[in-house]
Amino acid sequence: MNRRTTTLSAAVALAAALALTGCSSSSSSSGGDAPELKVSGAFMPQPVMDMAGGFLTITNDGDTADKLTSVTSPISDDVTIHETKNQKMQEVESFDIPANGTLSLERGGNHIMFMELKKKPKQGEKVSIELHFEKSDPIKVELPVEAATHNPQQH
Ligand SMILES: [Cu+2]
Repeated sequence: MNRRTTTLSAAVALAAALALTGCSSSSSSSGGDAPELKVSGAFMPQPVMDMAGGFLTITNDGDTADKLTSVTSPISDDVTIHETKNQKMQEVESFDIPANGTLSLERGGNHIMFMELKKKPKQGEKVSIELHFEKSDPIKVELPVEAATHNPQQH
C-alpha cells in the first residue's frame, strides 16, 4: 500500500515536469506572434541650426513585422521621420521593420528630423525621444549628442 502511494506521487511529479517542459519549449520554438524590438547605436549630431537629425538601429527578433510610425521628444513639437532619395529628404508615413530584420536610420539615408528645437543640445548631453510603433509598445530612447560630424559608418 505504501509502495503504491509512492509510485503514484512519482507519476504525478513526472507528468508535471513533462507538462512544464512541453510548455516552455513550445513557446520558445514558436517565437511568439509579436515583434521583439531592440534599439541600438542611437545618437544625435550636435545641431548647428535649430534643426537636428536622429539616427539609430531597430532590430526585430520576432517573427512579425512592425512599423515605426512616429517619434516624439520634449525637445521639439515638430518631429518627423524622413527618407533620403536622390540626396533630397522627404517625410514618410512610416518605416517598415521586417520580421527578423533591422531598420537602420543612418547618415545620408533614413533619419528622424527635429525641427524648431526648443533648445540646442550640446555634445555630451542626452536627448530623450519616444518611438511609436504600429504594433509594439512605445520605446523610450536617450540619444547621446555627438560631434556635429559624427558618423559611425566611417569607423
Ligand atoms: Cu530630414
